[in-house]
Formats: sequence, C-alpha cells, structure tokens
Amino acid sequence: MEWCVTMPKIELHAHLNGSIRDSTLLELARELGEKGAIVFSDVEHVILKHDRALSEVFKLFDLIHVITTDHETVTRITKEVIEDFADDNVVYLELRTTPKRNDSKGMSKRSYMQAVLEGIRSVNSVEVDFSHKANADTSAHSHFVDHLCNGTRSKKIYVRLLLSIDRRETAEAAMETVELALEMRDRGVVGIDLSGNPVVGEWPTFLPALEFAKKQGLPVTLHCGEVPNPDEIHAMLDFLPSRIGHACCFEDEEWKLLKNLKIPVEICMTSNIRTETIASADVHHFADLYRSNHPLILCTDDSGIFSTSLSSEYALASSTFGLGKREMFDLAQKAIDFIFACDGVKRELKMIFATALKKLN
Ligand code: 6MZ
Repeated sequence: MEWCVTMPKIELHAHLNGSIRDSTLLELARELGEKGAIVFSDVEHVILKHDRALSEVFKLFDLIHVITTDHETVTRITKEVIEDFADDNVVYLELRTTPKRNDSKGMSKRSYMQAVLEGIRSVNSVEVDFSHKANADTSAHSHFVDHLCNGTRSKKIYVRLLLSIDRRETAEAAMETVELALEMRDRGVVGIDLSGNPVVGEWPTFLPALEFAKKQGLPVTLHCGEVPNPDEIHAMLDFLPSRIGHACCFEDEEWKLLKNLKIPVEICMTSNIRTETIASADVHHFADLYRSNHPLILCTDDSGIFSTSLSSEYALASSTFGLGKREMFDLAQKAIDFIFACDGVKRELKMIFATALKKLN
C-alpha cells in the first residue's frame, strides 16, 4: 500500500528509546561488548527478537537504556528517529521520552533533555520545526538558513516533545519531570506522558505531579488500561487526561465512560498484538471506536521494538477493517485536532493536508 507511505501522517505516541533502528542498537551493543561492559552475544538475539510478552518488553528497555544512556548516544538516536519518521512522511511528530538521571555518566534529567534537543538540532535530511520561539535562537536559525542555502531541504517535519514519567519513579522524581517540562515549554515541550510497566507503581504516586502539570496548562496523556486494572482506569478517566494510550483492557462500563468523555485514544495495533494485550488485529478495539466516531489516532508506540512504521499501522488498519485510501487520509487528517502544539501549527498542518488531498484525488 504505497499510498500509506506517501500520505502525510501525524504520530502522537512514539517512545524515543523504543523507536531506535536495530542496526544502531546492534552497533552500540557491539561497541559496549568490545569495551567489556556487556557480552554482545548475550544481547544480540534479544535485540533481534520481535515477538515479546509485555513483561519482556520492559526487560528489553532496561537493556536498551544501558546501551543508550549517555549524552552523545541520546543525541544520535533522537536525530535518527526523527529522520526515520520524516522518511515515512510523518509531518508532525510528538516524540516522548523519560528524562533520565545517570550519575555515573554525569547525566541529570535536564542534561538528558539537552542531549535530546541537540539531536533535534542536528537533523539535516529534513527541515525541522521544533518550536516557534526556538526558531528565533541564533543556533537554530542558522541551521535553517544553512539548509536553505545548500539546497538539502527536501521537506518539513514538526517535532514536539512529551516528557514521560516512568511508573517506577517516585512522586518527587515525577514532579521534577513536570517542572523540567514547564521550564522547557519554549523549547518544544508540549506535554506530559505517564508510561512504564503497567504492573509497577501506584496511580496516587503520580497524581500530584500530573495535577500540577494540568493546573499549569500542560496537557497530559496517560497509558491507560494496558493491563486489566478497573480501579486505576476509573481513577485515570476521572482525572480527565487530554488523551490516553492503548485502552486494551476496558470493560463495558469503562468504554461507556470514555465515549461520554470523548477522550481521544492513541491506538497502537502492532504493539498490542505483539505483546498479546489484544489477541489479533480483527478483534482490536480500533473497529468499535472508529465506527462510533470516537476520536482516535493511529500510532506506532515503539517502531524499533515492534519492527513497524506509521505507514505499516495505516496499512494494517486499512486491510483489516476494509478502509480505503480516502477514509485513511481523513483519519490521518483528524489527528490534527488532538495534537498538543498550538493553533498556529494546527493551521499549518491543515494546509499541508489540503495540498496533499489535491494529489490524492
Ligand atoms: C508502557 C512503554 C511502552 O522514555 O526511555 N514505554 N510504557 N507501555 C509500553 N508499551 C509497549 N513502550 C515504551 O522510551 C522507553 C520507555 O517508554 C516506556 C517505558 O517506560 C520505556 O522504558 P524512553 O525514551
């Protein structure tokens, strides 16, 4: 389905460390193996395996974090992940990542995020708009001018950041992440995400930080119902997040509540099928939400871990549910309403889609 690749798309649920190219992970693991920090042959097959239960995914993340958590590597993976999404004709990317403190590398949550920003700035295969204000910075500005001058600018991707709170974190660490996000609002940060192993941590631990974010006008998206936990699902819906991710283990009552509240759902089909939170594509809740006209956005979750891309997710939904080119285009376009960036960006995206529609017909 070539048209799934060529049509403009909006990605709202992509974890940085889940979206790394296999080739990069293998290269970095091999280097660490040579330094004696890990045994490469032990990790090679773990990286290349693609069917994993949900619990195994979080073990893999622990390994990935050992491989990637230094400033230089964080910069590199950020650059590559953005280039890969742009290659797939994603025109607006909300990339989420957990700011990490790693004392042995002299890394704080703030310096981790600086490395991410450096990665955004170093993208050179595509023009990146990552913050209207930041574009006025001399460094960012000269970057754009360079590209204009040397003619390498082929297309444009808007990149915005969500800072993730990992469910393993304390209330204090969660608050630190929210404060950092507020500090970085002029550098492309547009919201907060709660993610991590869904069987770890308790909702009340994160609530104060999430309420503070909301009070400060920072939108919040929650991983909600990735495993059965009705009490938590109810508490999360009561919080009225701006969006939720997954919603795999909802019962009738929770569906009713969600639909009444009209909270948009980030749908990650391949991730849900690979981790067996949903049995197969044909029974995915995408179908019910789509038919009920409930706001939803197709997303990748972890394109590296699950060997997928946003165009593959569009192709999967299209072939499973018999949706045509125009219906999938409309679905992609509707995602504009659910992005966390400002109205100016929404207006520009609407223009990009209007131009693409002329070519589609
Ligand atoms: C919940 C997930 C996830 O933040 O280090 N993450 N959390 N459910 C999922 N479904 C499969 N996939 C990824 O990216 C990796 C982190 O994102 C969260 C986990 O906390 C994981 O450690 P960053 O860039």
